[in-house]
Formats: sequence, C-alpha cells, structure tokens
Amino acid sequence: MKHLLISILLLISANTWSQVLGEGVVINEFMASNDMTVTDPAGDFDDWIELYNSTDEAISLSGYFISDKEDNLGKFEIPDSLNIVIEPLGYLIIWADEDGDKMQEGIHANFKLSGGGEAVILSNPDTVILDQIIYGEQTTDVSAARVPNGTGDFVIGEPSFGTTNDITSSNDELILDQSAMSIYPNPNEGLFELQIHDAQHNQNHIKLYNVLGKLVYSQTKLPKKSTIDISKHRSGIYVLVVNDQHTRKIVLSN
Ligand SMILES: [Ca+2]
Ligand SMILES: [Ca+2]
Ligand SMILES: [Ca+2]
Repeated sequence: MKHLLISILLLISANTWSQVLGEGVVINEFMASNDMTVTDPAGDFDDWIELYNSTDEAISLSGYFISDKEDNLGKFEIPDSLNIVIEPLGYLIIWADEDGDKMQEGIHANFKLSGGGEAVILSNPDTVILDQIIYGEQTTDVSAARVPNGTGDFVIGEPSFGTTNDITSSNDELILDQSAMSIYPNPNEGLFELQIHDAQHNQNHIKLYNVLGKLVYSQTKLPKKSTIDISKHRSGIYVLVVNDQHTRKIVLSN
C-alpha cells in the first residue's frame, strides 16, 4: 500500500515536472493519415507532426528526439546539421515519412505514424519526455490538435497545418464549412437538424467519431435534410463526417 502511494506521488510529481521541463515546446497537432490535405516539399502526402513554441524566446531543437514508440524515445534525433530553431510562438512541421535519407527539404523522421493508433513522443537531448500523445484509430485527412492551441487536450477536426489550432473552434468552423452542411443547434443536447449541401449526392451517409477517433454512430441513405439523435452518447466533442468528405465538429452537452 505504501509502495503504491509512493508510486502515485512519484507519478504526479513526474507529470508536473515534465510540464515544467516542457521548455515551452509541445506536440501541437499531428495527422497520421494524409491523403489529400497537404504535401511535403517533395510533393508527397505524408504524415506530419506540428510542434509549437509557446514561449517568447526562440528555442533550438538540435538534438531533440521524436519517436512513435514508447520503448525507443531516441528513435529520431533532429540533426544538429539542420540548425533547427523554432521561433517564439512559432510552428514547426516534422514529416513522418521515412524520407530522411533522400535529401528532401525539411525535417523527415525515420518513422511513419500508424493510422490505426500509435504514439508521438517529444523528448529533449537528455531523452526527458517533454510531451507525448498516445492515440487511437485516425480518420484520413482529419488531424488531432490541442485546443486551445498549445495547451488543450487533443481533439480531432479540420487540420490547421503550421498555424494555430484555435481557428477550428466551433464558432469559426460554422463559418469555414458553411458550404458543406448546416447543423442546428450546435452545441446541442444530442438532437440536431442536419442539412447537407452536397450536389454530388442525393443520398448521404454520415459517420460520427469521438475524440479518440472511434466510430460511435453511422447512418446511410440520408436525405438532404434530417434530424439526428445522438442523445444516448456522452457529453463531449465529436466529429461528423458526411459522405467521407466533409467534416464538422459537434459539441454535445446533455
Ligand atoms: Ca516525403
Ligand atoms: Ca510508426
Ligand atoms: Ca495547427
């Protein structure tokens, strides 16, 4: 019992410690399945990891490590030779494409991110973990990002490659993706009206994912306008995907 208590205390202090030691750089967003969102400088649709410097000082990332494996923190070392500095309040993209030896422009890690679930771990040159995320199955061309930017938990949604994640907050998104569908009300208590503006489809299919990327609800052969009932699901943020193409964040509070 005593051992357990000490372990728990150590765990708590280790967490706090890593927050303090975080040195201001976090894993801010990642995409583990990129089909058509953004290409790297070589023109490939590759997995990507966005880092964010939340401080007002530039930070050199020489010798920092990124990994997709908890038991191999030092898997990829950001090479000294690249002289990578992340600017104050700046963003940095690391391509997870195993293309490091092809002399492509940019930073290319020696691993890819599994769309089925894996880990992203950032460590300092002493392999002290600064930030990490262990994720579940991902949806293609949908990213996981810290909202609020730099500090929040990971939520899945529209990617914001190389920029703040805050633009995908629900209000702004209503404006951004107005053309594809209307959801009213949103946030809601589990009952909402969905109107789909997709000229290519008369019958629509929808899928709803929770923040862990798990499919929790689906419907096929939906008309352009319908009422959706997800009230038996727990409060939280969900991502609605219409016709495997259009995504919108839904906030359920019941
Ligand atoms: Ca590449
Ligand atoms: Ca991997
Ligand atoms: Ca972003």
